[in-house]
Amino acid sequence: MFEKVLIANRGEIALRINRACKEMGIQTVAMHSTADSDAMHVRLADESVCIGPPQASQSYLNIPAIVSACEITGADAIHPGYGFLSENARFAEILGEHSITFIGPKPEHIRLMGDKIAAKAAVKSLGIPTVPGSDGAVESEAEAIRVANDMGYPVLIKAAAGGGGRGMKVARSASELSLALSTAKSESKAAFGDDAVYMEKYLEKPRHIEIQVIADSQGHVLHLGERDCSLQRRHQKVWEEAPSPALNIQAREKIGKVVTDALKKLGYLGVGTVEFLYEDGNFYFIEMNTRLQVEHPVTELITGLDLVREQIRIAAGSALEIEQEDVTFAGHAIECRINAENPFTFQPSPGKITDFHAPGGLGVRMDSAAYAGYKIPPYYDSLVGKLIVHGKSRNECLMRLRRALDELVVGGIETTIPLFQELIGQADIIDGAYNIHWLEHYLARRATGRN
Ligand code: MV4
Repeated sequence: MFEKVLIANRGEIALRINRACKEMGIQTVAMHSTADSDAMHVRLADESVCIGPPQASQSYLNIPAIVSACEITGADAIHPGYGFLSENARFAEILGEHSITFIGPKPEHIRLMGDKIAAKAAVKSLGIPTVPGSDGAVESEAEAIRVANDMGYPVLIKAAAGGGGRGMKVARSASELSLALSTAKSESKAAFGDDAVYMEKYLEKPRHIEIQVIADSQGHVLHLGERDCSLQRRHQKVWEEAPSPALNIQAREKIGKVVTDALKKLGYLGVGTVEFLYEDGNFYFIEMNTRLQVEHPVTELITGLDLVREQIRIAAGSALEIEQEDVTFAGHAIECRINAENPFTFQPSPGKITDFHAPGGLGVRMDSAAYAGYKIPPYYDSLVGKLIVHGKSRNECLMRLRRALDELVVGGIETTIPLFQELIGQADIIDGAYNIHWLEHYLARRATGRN
C-alpha cells in the first residue's frame, strides 16, 4: 500500500481524497496555487507544496511542478480527482516514467475514451449499444448527406475531440446540414485543434443515465448501478440521483452486465463511468469517463462503498473485496451541486462567504471545502459544495433534501440553493418525469414568467 499520496486537485474533491487516505493510514500531500494558500485541503493534508500562481495552466495543470512536488515530498502515488489532469493520458504516462503511481485507469484507455470516434467504435465492438450514425469521421458534405439520408433527420454532428456537449450541431433537414457540418468542424478546430467530426441520429427527448463501473488488476469488473444526470443546464450537471426514476431492476441488470462484460474484454482498470442516452427503453452509448466523477457520492450512499478507497486499493494492486452479487442498492440518493452563481441566470457570484452552515442529520452529507470567511477564487470552477441526501425511498429523500436545503447557509454570495428549493416543489421533479431538456425549458419559462 502507498505510504504517501499527493492529491493533484483542490476544493471538495481534494478533501474527499484526503479523507479516504487518512482512513487508510496513508500520508497526504496537498498541492496548491498561491490563490489557494488558505484553502481547506491545504489545512487538512499532512503537508503541502505550493506549485505555482493562480492560473491553472501554471499550477494545477503544471505537470513538471507536480512531478517535482512528488519528488520533494516522497509521494509514491498521485490521485488526480476529476477535471484538471484526471483524463490526461500523457500525465499518467509521465508519472509511470517517474515511478509514481497514477491512481486511475491505464493511459491507453484514457486516450482511447478521449477520442469520441475511437471510443464509440471500441465500445460497439465490445457489445455496448451505440447511437446509429456514421462509421467514424465524416470527411465531406457528400458523405454527410449520404449518412443523413440513410438514417433520416434530425441528425447530430459531434466533434471527435469534444465531449460534454462541446462542438455539437443539430441538422433537422438537408438544407441545414451543410452549415451544421462546416460550423461543427470550424468550432471543433478552434476549440480542440482538431476538426474531425462524426454524425449520429439525434435523439429528441432522452434521459442521461450513466453506469458506474469498477475494475481491479485481476480482471474483476463490477457495476455499481446507475445515476440519472438528466437535469443539466448547458451541459453542466445540476442534480443527479440514483436509482434512476426511469429504470427497473431488469433494465439495470441488463445494461450492467453488457457494460461489465465489455470492460472485462477491454481489460479496463480502476473506476469509470459509461454514459448513455436512454429513450423508449433503449440505451445508447455516448461517452465514457475514465475518472472519478463529481457525482460519485450518490452511488456511495446507495451502495455503502467508498469509491476513492477502492480506487487507491486497485492502484496499489489489491483485488476487489466483493463480487457483483455482493453489490446491493439501498434506498435513494440525490445530489445537488451548490454553485456560487445566481440561481436562475447562473451568472458567477464570486466573493467571500461570510456565513457557512452545513446541514446534518441522518442521511445528509455535505461535501464542501467552504467555511465562513473563505473567499471563492475566480480562477477555478464555481462549486461551493455538493449536498447529497439519502432516504429509504425517493419520497423520503425528497423530504430530507428539502429540509437540508432549508438548513444550509452560505452567506455573502449568491448560490443555486434557491433553484433547488424551487425545483423540489415541481410536479415533474417530484414524479421523476424529466429528460435532458427539462431544466432549460423550465428556466426559459421562468425567465418569461410562464411557470
Ligand atoms: C446526444 C443528444 C441527442 N442525440 N446525442 C450532450 C453532451 C454529450 N454528453 C452528448 N450530448 C448529447 N448527445 C444524440 N445522438 C443529446 C445530447 C445532449 C445531452 C446529453 C446528456 C445530458 C444533457 C444533454 C443536453 C443537451 C444535449
